[in-house]
Amino acid sequence: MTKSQRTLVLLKPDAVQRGLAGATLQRFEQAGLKIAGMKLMKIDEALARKHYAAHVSKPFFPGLLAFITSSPVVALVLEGPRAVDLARKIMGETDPVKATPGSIRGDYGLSIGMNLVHGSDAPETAEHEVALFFKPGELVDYSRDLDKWIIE
Ligand code: DAT
Ligand code: MG
Repeated sequence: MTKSQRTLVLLKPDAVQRGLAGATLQRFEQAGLKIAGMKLMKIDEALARKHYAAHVSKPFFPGLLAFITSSPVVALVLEGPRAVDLARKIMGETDPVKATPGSIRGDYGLSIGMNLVHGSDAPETAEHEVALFFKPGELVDYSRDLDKWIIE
């Protein structure tokens, strides 16, 4: 079986507020990604600053911080071969107007700042982000009977 990766996905405040947590999570599940961690949580400012540290100097940073801390998110660790790239593909491009139909952002989004989901952008980033949001004991290691029909 191909080596698995883990990636951090957030269903952002707009997804939870709009009642789209289920519909968005379903897309990752349907693609074959396995849930290794999941919790509803409010992101505080300290965590938001760490998570979005790469964007601290961007003009949209204050708005991004206010938005991501405004209401609960569903934090997920999703697992599977090439999970990082696959999750990004399912999400679509950052700007919902550029995201293709069939992607989460392409189907449900309108504003760049409220684009419903976050996904780690590289395996190294994923490792860092998973550790920011989850303690090792919160991640669950298990196998699925169906994996033999999903993972080569
Ligand atoms: P992504 O979430 O696709 O990895 P990113 O890392 O470049 O995109 O930016 C992080 C988030 O910041 C993004 O999901 C939404 C917000 N953002 C990015 N560019 C923006 C902009 N030009 N105006 C407002 N918000 C922006
Ligand atoms: Mg990013």
